[in-house]
Formats: sequence, C-alpha cells, structure tokens
Amino acid sequence: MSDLDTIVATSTPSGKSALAVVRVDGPLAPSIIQSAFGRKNSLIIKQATTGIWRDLKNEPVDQVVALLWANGKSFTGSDSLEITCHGNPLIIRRLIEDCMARGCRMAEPGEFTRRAFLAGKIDLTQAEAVADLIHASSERALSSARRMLAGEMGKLVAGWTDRLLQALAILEAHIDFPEEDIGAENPQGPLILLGNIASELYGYAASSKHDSVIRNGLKLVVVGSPNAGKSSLVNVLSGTQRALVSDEPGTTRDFLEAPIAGLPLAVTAIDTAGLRDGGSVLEKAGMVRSLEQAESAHFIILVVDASLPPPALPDSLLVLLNPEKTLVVKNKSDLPEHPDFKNFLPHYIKIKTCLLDGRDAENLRSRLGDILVSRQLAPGAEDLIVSVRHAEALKHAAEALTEAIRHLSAPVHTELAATRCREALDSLGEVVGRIDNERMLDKLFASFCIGK
Ligand SMILES: Nc1nc2c(ncn2[C@@H]2O[C@H](COP(=O)(O)OP(=O)(O)O)[C@@H](O)[C@H]2O)c(=O)[nH]1
Ligand SMILES: [Mg+2]
Repeated sequence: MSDLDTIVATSTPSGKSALAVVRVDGPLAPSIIQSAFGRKNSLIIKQATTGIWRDLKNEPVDQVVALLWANGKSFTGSDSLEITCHGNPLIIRRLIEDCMARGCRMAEPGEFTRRAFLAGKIDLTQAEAVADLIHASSERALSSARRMLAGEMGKLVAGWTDRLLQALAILEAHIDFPEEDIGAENPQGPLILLGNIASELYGYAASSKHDSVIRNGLKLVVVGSPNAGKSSLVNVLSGTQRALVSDEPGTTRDFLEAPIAGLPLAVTAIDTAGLRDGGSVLEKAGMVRSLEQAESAHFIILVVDASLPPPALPDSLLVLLNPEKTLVVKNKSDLPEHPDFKNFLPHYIKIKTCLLDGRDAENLRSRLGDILVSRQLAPGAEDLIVSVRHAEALKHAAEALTEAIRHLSAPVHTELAATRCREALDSLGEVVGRIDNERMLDKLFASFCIGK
C-alpha cells in the first residue's frame, strides 16, 4: 500500500440504482479522466464535466459526470476524481476494470478516509466520524457524528492540550531552574489547572456510556398482564399493526419486535406474552420468554389495565423492575380508573394512556424520549457521544493527571508530576491520532522568558 498508488472503488451500494459513484484517488486521476473522455486538455478543477467514458479499446462504457479535485484541495489531499455513472453493476464493473487497466488498484476499506487522515486533512476523531455519520441510526447519533466530523472533539483535545502545556511549562521551568526566582510559578501553581482538566476529561469519558446503545439501539420490552394493552402500545408507538390485538387473553405467545421511530435513539420495542398465573403449556412457555426478554432489556414498559384492580405481578417480574428503567403505563384511561391504583408502585413514573387508537401516541413518545434522556439511557440533544476508544484515552489521561496532582502535593516530586503530564498529553494525542511535540516546545519557550 502506498500513497503514490492510484486507487479506485465504488462508493455507492451494490445493486441497481439510478446513479452510482466511482471514486479514483491518486496521481493518475487527472490523466485517466482526460484520456477516458478523449480530451486534449485536462478537466477544469472542481467543475462537473459530462462526457462519454471510453475504455482503453475506445469502446463507450457510459455517459458520466466527472469531478476532479487537484492541488491538495481534495478530501484526501491527493488528486481525486469522482465519476457519477448510471447505477448498473455491469457499467460500474467495466468502469472499475478500465480504471485498473489504466494503472489503478482497488482501494482497501476506508482507504480514502485514511488518506485524508494521513494527509492531515482530518484528525482521527473526524475519520471515525465519517463512518459514524454513515451508520447513524437516529437523529441524535447523526447530529453527534456531524459535530465530530466538524472537528469538535479535535478542538476539545486542542484546548486540553494547550492548558496542559501551560501547566507543564511551569513544571519544566521549575525543574530546569530550581534556583531561579520564578515568582508565583511554584510547582504547585498548576494544581488547580490540572484538577480542572482531569475532571473535564472524566466527564467526557463518562459520556461514552451512550456509545454502544447509540450504535446498536436500545431494547425496550413491554410487559404486563394479558389484555392490558401491550400489543396496542407496540402498535401505537411503531405506527404499525405489527402485533395482533384481541380481547382474548393470551393472544401474544411469542415475542415480536417492532422498530420505534421519533425517539432520541434507535429503539426496538418487544411485545411479549402477558404474565399471569395459570394458562396453557404454550402460554406458560410464552411467559418464560417474556421474562427472558425483560431480563436483557435496557428499558421496560409495564402496561396495566387501570380500569381493573391492580394486577398481582409475579415475583419473577417484580425483581426485574426498578424505577430507573421502568415506565408504568396506566392504560384504558377512557374508562374510570380503579381506586386501588392510588398506591400502585408508588416510586415509578406513570403515564395514563388510551391505546384504542393513535390519540396518545405523540405524548407517549415524547414522554418516553424525555425519560430515556433523564435516566441517562439516551444521550441528550447537546451531548457529544464520545466513543469507547476516545473514552479510554481520556480516562487514561485523567488518571495520569490525578497521579501528577498527587506528586505535586507534599512530598513534591516535580519531575514525576511532569512525566505524568507528558503521559496525559500522549493519551490526548492518541484521541486525535497524533501529538505534536514541536508545539509543546513552542509553548514552553513562548510562555517563559528563559534567557532573562
Ligand atoms: N377501553 C380500552 N380498551 C383498550 C385500550 N387499549 C387496548 N384495549 C383493548 O384491550 C384488549 C387487549 O389489548 P391488547 O393490546 O391485545 O392487550 P395485550 O394482551 O396486553 O397485548 C383489546 O380488545 C384492545 O382493543 C384502551 O386504552 N381502552
Ligand atoms: Mg398482546
């Protein structure tokens, strides 16, 4: 693999489509398009040009639109060509084969983005954000990926790095010139600064708890007695008639899944068999599955028919409920509520609904969204979703700073503290994919008049 190679790949999904995009990146890009279009002059940079692509045998392949970036102005930093052709796999194959005949090789997965990173066009967090942007399955994941791609994490890291370098500069000065009169710059001076940075780092690292659920989605399991309205709730939330609704108790025996849109993250609702004493062998098997599902749920909705006396819930279910991850839906609010519901599960959040039709759908959805955020099961609108990789590096940096702080409290070991600060800098560098030592030296000399 070399940067000098010219690489080619299709950037759109396989299969038939109206249009497809083939990308070519590397030094051969300008000459390939010039020759495929049979032009005397090279293409105008960053201007869409329509032409008939002819292969090396001069056979027409397709009428395409070509866009050429050059002079380091491309996403990857190299000369880069984007070809929009008709989305027939046969055309795409011939285009790619022709590019290869003209000296390209197939791109490795992620190689365009890797080139952008290696060329210093983007940092590592932005490279990761490209993939996150493509795979985001909710508006919130999308917005976080957009912010990452815009370089928000890189800016945060730059800020922490700057402040850390200030602290380190004071420590280094003290190590190099312990006898000098360095005024207020005693080695304990940076203590507050280091403490602040460490707590910010811990804070951001903690937000990585959303990483897995934002990538894989949240599992919401709907449980309750037969006929409470569990299937109606799943249908109302998912906007489908996915689950069978019936006044016959014990209708749902196997659990079924339905995606729910409009929440801060991708949620799959699971409708389960109603839990009650007795029932047929088949119904009992269904109940075992309900409990298995509830056990692995991120969040549980307990649906109750509030027009009837509160249900006696089996202990096997009660142990799985807790106010942090359970919402109680008091359904059938179109009917008078049974008075005994006043004291039902007092510490749980409860919502009254009528699930006969979609009238309460929006209210239920928005309340559910708020609860998921307030229970920290979903990221808030302002949250930057820190990945597990970022979090590990941030945590490592924070731990190193905690150690540094310890070395600066009596007995003072300035050198050990400085070593820990440098370790923290390296960890921060890992987040964005590099650490610039040149900058550290610049900073050191800039903030101290050492020759004075
Ligand atoms: N009156 C009234 N009936 C409801 C409501 N929600 C559901 N039902 C009815 O209750 C019965 C059981 O509903 P279903 O969703 O199948 O309950 P499940 O057994 O818990 O899945 C059906 O006849 C529904 O039409 C409601 O809000 N009010
Ligand atoms: Mg049901």
